[in-house]
Amino acid sequence: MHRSDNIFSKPIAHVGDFRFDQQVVEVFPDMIQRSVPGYTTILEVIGQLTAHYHQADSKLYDLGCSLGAATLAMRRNVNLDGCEIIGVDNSQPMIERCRSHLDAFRSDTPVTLQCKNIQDVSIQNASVVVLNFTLQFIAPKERDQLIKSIYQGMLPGGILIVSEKVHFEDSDIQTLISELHLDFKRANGYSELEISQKRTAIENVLLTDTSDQHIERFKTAGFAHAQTWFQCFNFLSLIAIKGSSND
Ligand code: GEK
Repeated sequence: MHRSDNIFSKPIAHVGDFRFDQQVVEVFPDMIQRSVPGYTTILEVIGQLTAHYHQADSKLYDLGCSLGAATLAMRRNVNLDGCEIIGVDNSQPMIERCRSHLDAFRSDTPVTLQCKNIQDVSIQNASVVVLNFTLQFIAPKERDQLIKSIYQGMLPGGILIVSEKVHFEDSDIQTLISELHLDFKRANGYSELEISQKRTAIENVLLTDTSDQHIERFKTAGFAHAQTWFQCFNFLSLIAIKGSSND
C-alpha cells in the first residue's frame, strides 16, 4: 500500500526547490496520480503504442523512469524477441524502489536500470523512447539537443512519446486552464496551503514549454510526424515518429 502525499500539508518556514528524494519516493504514486490529470490513461496508451511500435532486437527507453510505471506498461506489451528496456533516472532512491517494483512482476523482457542524467545516455537502436513528464525538468536551452540525440539513436519507424505540463501564449486561456487544474488538485484533497507550497517548491525546477514549441522541436530534430494525442487541461502527451526509408 502506498502512503498518501502530505509533504506540503504543514506550514514550511523556507520552501526549498523540489527534489526527488526518499520522502518523495515514499508518496510518489499518490502524488502523481492526484496531481497529473490523465496519468493512468497516458500509461495505458504508452503500453498500446509499445505494442504497435516495438521492433525485434531493439531497445526501448524510459527516460526519467521514477518508480517504473511506464517501464512496466512497456514491458507488459513487448512480445518480440531480442528486446531490452532501459530505465534511467538520476534519483538513486527512485531507481532503488523502481527495481523492487519491477521485480514484483515476472517477465521475460530484460530491464536495465541506470542511475544517471538522461542527457548522458547514449540512445542506440531504439524503437520506443518515452519521456513521461521528464523533459520539463531539463534546462530549456538543453532540450533541443536532447531530442536531437534521441532522434539520432532511433530506428526508422521508431516512436518517441513525450508527456508534459505546458503553458499557453494566451494569458486568459492560461489563467482559465491553470484554474481548472487547481480545481482538479482540490477535488483530489489537496489544501490551498499544499497547493501553494508545492508551487513554490516546483516553480524553479519544472519549466514548461508550449505545445507548439514541442512540435517544432520534434520537426527540427528530423521526426517525420509529430502530433499531440492527449490533452487534459495543461497536461499533454505527444508522439513523434521517425520516418521509415519510404517516407
Ligand atoms: C512516470 N516517468 O511515472 N536525468 C534523469 N532523471 C531525471 C532528470 C535528469 N536530468 N531530471 C529529472 N529526472 C515517470 C514520472 S517524474 C514526473 C517522471 C514528475 C527524473 C526525476 O528524478 C523523476 O523521477 C522524474 O524525472 C520525473 O511515468 O514528478 O512530475
